[in-house]
Amino acid sequence: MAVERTLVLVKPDGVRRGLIGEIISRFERKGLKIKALKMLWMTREQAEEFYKVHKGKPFFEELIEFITSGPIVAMVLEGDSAISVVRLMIGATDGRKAAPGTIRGDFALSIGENVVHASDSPESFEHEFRVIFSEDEVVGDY
Ligand code: IDP
Ligand code: MG
Repeated sequence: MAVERTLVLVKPDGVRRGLIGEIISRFERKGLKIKALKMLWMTREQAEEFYKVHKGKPFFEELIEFITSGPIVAMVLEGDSAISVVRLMIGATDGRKAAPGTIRGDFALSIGENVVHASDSPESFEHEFRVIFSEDEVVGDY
């Protein structure tokens, strides 16, 4: 078993639409363990650092404006193969193409406002975690 951690955000559209509980509930039911959880409003600096792999892409500015447009909920989830499992559960980036049954497939109709974020690799997780959390926000084993 490969226990992994992944970082998930409920994006501002998900928070505005009252989907926090629905989204957390899906991960809980799947059997993933919540190791850290908080609500925050990203600063522009934080957002640009969080999404720095996308700097220079045509949608970068739109993405930064969107992710800082309201509060978000950030969490660290842990479990066997958590990174790929959670990516499967959120679905394709474009909500119009995401499979029904996935979070984006069920709740998004846009490529930009697509309700959730999840790490795509252990390296991405490490980077994203450092931008949003500190070690003391992660709970011990339970
Ligand atoms: P991912 O969130 O599925 O990993 P990425 O390609 O890493 O998708 O893109 C990061 C985020 O940037 C997306 O979730 C989406 O919010 C936004 N984004 C990606 N492509 C576009 C686009 O073509 N137009 C507007 N926003 C985009
Ligand atoms: Mg990505």
